[in-house]
Amino acid sequence: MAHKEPSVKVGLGSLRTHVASQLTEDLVGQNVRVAGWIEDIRPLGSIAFITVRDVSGVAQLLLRRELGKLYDEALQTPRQSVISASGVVQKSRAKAVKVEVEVREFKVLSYATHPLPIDPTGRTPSALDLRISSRALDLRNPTVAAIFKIRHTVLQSIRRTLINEGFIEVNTPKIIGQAAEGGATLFTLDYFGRQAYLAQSPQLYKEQLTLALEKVFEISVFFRAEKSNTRRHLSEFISVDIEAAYYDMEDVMGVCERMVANCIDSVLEYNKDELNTLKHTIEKPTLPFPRITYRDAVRELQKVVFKIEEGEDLTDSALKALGELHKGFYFITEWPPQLKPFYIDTEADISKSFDLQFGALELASGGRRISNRRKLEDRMIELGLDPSSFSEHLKVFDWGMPPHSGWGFGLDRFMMILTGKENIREVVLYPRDTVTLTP
Ligand code: AMO
Repeated sequence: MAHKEPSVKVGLGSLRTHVASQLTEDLVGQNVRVAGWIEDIRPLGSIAFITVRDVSGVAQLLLRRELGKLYDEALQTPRQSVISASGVVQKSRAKAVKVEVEVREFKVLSYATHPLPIDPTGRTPSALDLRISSRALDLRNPTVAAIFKIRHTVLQSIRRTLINEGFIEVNTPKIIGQAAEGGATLFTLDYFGRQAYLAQSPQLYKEQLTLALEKVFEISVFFRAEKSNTRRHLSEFISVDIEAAYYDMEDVMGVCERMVANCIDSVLEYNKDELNTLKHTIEKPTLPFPRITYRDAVRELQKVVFKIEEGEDLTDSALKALGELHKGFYFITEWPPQLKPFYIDTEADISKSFDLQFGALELASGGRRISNRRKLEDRMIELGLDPSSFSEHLKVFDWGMPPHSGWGFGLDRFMMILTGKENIREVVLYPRDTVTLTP
């Protein structure tokens, strides 16, 4: 589950036999070869210590002056250069490591050219923009790598939960001819002389797929031309989407909360070191998550003298105030239909939809869909949309469309919670926003 080297590869590969985390006391007396980047060099007269880091942790090298030229060369190697060293494992007197490698052979595989744009040890902090512009180097900082190791666990846990729940993983197009989520946040592109768009979500496709595959999920990048420069919006983000035939709103909410809880269990089990590195704690949530209706949310806000009328959308400041009242995960249900997209079903003038919140942060939204073509067309017209421009989608509803429900879940936002980061850019390797297009 967590990122791990498969096994000790003694004798294999000429550049390393062990990664740093594999250097344990049972190797004392054995010859090993390690490789990684130099984090620190501490000359102490007749001996020197070099700290070599790799993705798994740190190895301490002990070098003796008797090594002669090799000793001098090793000490002059610029920090962050990549080296390979072999020697014998021995017990260490240092507190931070149990064993060290007494070096016999040392070679530089690649020199780092100084000055480097950032200090990846984090001792000299850099602004986020500068760190992202040097992301590959930034990832040598264990507190940054920790985020992406947790992300790796989360992706695996999501897949495992959804597969166990009987969902089939699918891939839908990202270059599309028809918008699903409203035109304001669409990126357009020239597609061999025709106008095309970058997909904002897999909404229409995932609904169509329930016709035969019944329960599908997709974990993929989607695009939104979000003009708002906030700490939780990106132009390119990862969405986890599900759609399930014969499921109602409550059924898919259950899948959502089990997925969230399983992810947290996995991170707590496999990423203890990373959470420690990040100095972040996460709590196991209790299931089911609280559910509050939109109407109750409005009333709660009015009680704390927040100016809002029923029927109005929950703005950023409304959600902030609501987040003060509800700290953990909770669902907001029963939204007024006018606040939800055309594909959401309604019953007695209330939409069968929900948002999953963590405090003030919206993590997911979904609901039961309209599965009847006439009803869907009427709803489109009500919202000022032209059904004829959705003909490709609507025709599917004449082929026997099962009732279905689903949701879309923002993976990057979830990662903010799991790692305690307030800016979404921290948890995405190469974020894309209104200003950032490189690296
Ligand atoms: P929605 O538009 O609410 O719903 O998106 C679903 C979730 O995706 C995340 N998200 C974003 N994350 C980062 N940057 C963005 N610009 C961004 N936009 C959205 C949020 C959000 O809750 N088709 C529906 C889902 C469904 O009904 O199945 C949809 O796209 O966490």
